[in-house]
Amino acid sequence: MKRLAKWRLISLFTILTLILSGCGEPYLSALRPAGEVADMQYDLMKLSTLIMVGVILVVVVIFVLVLVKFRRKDDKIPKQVEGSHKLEIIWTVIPILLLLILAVPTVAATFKLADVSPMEKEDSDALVVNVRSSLYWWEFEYPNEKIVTSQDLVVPADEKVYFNLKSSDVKHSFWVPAVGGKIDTNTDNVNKFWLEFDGKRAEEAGDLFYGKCAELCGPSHALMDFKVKVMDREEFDGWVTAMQNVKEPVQATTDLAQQGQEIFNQSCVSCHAVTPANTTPEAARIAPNLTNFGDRSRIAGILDHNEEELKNWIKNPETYKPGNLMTGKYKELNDAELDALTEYLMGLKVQE
Ligand code: HEC
Ligand SMILES: [Cu+2]
Repeated sequence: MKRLAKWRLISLFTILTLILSGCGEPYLSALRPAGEVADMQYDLMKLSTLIMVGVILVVVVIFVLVLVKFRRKDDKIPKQVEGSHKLEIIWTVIPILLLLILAVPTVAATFKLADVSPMEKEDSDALVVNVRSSLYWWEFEYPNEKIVTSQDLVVPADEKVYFNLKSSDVKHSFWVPAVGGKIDTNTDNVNKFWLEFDGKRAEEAGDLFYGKCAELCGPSHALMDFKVKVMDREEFDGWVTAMQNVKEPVQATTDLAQQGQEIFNQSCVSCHAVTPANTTPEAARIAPNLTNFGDRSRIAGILDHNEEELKNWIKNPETYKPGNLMTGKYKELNDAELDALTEYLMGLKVQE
């Protein structure tokens, strides 16, 4: 019996080790901070954990000491300390001090993290991204650059990026665990904050940070992922220019892709835009903008970016994201049509 309990415990810890080891990835872990905001948040985590562990240690030590020292040996009752002023003051003052040590840096950091004044200044040259969340996808609009993209947020490394965040349907929450957040996206107000993406850390993470929705929003909440592509400034400027240069939908080059484009124009274009300009009203942007779909790192935020998965997605999005708003909104497609669509969509690239 005892042996069984021991084995149970060991296997539990083994499984936990396996599971928890998944938490340390540089593209996903708040414990591997990759930027100024993440560093600040991580320092606060360390400080509060340290204080908590300290309190637990002191309490456990006193507890054990008292257990041993005042174990009942005879009928004598030890000296009673009820109402001791000295003790009461000690255990009131110490927690107050601890709370102060915790509160001062936390409040200071909170104000610093919420400081978006550079974005609000008139003719500021701060980089601004408007994030809009929808069931179950993300839109990223660059108002100063006048372009829109979705699913893959593109940012330059090592500089402050300012965010306006809101939602078009229900409450979601924008979180890039390795870089900072999270912050709610609401329907009735715009939240603002900034992040900085560490270039070196991004390289370790394969230039791709994982983003998540952190507010339960529906059956596919856990699949409402996005990615952050981190580039150096030059490459970022190149990307912006390449996007801006797409004035008309990218023309299909092969026959197959041309067929795909025709099908797309019949069945899909009512929801999906293939031009990047931010001139259409938000209410009309009811699906991910596909201008640079061929450059994406994932399909629908979660599937590997290849032809096979793209066909699977178009054939039956419901299997991958239950409750998504694309299912059933277009005619059924046969294999030839899927081939053509795939050829067309994969060719939607703005970068070589
Ligand atoms: C009713 C509007 C609607 C129609 C019509 C529609 N879609 Fe979608 N599509 C969406 C929405 C909404 C999403 C986001 C789904 C999600 O991730 O939850 C999406 C996602 C996608 C994605 C993934 C986008 C990305 O950036 O990874 C692809 C690819 C796609 N649709 C292709 C198509 C094709 C091809 C057609 C036509 C056969 C089509 N869609 C028709 C609404 C629509
Ligand atoms: Cu969600």
